Amino acid sequence: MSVIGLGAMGRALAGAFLENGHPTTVWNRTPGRAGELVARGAAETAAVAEAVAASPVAVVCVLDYAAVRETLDPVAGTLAGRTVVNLTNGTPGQARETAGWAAGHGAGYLDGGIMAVPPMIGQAEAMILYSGSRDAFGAHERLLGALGTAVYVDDDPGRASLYDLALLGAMYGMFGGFFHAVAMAGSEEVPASEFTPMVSGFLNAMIASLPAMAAAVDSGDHSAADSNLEMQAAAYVNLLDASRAQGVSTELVEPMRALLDRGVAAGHGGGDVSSLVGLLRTAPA
Ligand code: FVH
Repeated sequence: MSVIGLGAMGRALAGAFLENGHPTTVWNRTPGRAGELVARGAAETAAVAEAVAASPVAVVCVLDYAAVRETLDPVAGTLAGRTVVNLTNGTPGQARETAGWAAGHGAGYLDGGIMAVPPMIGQAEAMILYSGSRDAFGAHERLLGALGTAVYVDDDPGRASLYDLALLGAMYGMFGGFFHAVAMAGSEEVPASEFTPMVSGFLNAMIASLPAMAAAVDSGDHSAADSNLEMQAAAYVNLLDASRAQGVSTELVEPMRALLDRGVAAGHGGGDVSSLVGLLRTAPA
């Protein structure tokens, strides 16, 4: 196993391979980041070509896809018969393009989305999504299991990245809502740590409504609404007015008002807010 890129995530990945007894070779653009891994038994190479040559599988985890190609292009001629597992964050288009590039050089290719932070790597809670060559995943599933729970999603190499970015969107939406909530409470000197259990409890209760919303999105039937869209659009104005009155910026919450208003204008006011998903697939007028 070779790990290319020893940032916070690459070091965690290499550490998990070592922890599971896999002989591990590592390389990083800037030398000097492998010390602890070498102390645990990793072999460090000075050239990326040596790292690629050391193992049938190269896990690449660098900043972005430009860095992936900058690193691998010079050694493309040595990739034939090997498998590249690219865990760098990127777009579905970048994943598909890189898969085509790898195939052009005779290499197997898996693109991955790491749904975890470095301290979680190696634990079951660390979900890692893979898409691309089904054969490559089958051949290396056990090895990849050292990093966390390996989930193969599709043979389209872009699918893992699509899911990764969609899930990150959900995460940032939650973070944004949380930041706004603690800023509101903080405007009256309520400490964030005192208010946060209330936020967590409420969000957990609201998460229970997601499966029903998903069913409405899939069926296109948004008529079942205990809390209809028009009512929510009217109440949302209070959130914005109160934020301004408390001296809290509305930059995180303003976009939802525009979407709620678009939903009402489109005639969806009597139904469930899940109808807004359909509006996101159409450009605002
Ligand atoms: N850390 C996290 O929480 C997230 C979890 C989900 C997945 N992401 C993605 O993982 C990729 C790597 O992230 P990272 O946390 O390891 O990032 P850094 O600690 O900043 O290390 C960056 C590494 O990338 C190398 N690098 C940068 N540019 C180049 C280049 N042009 N050529 C070769 N390598 C390059 C950098 O090398 P150096 O600066 O030490 O020489 C580091 O090894 C990333 O896609 C996340 O979105 C992490």
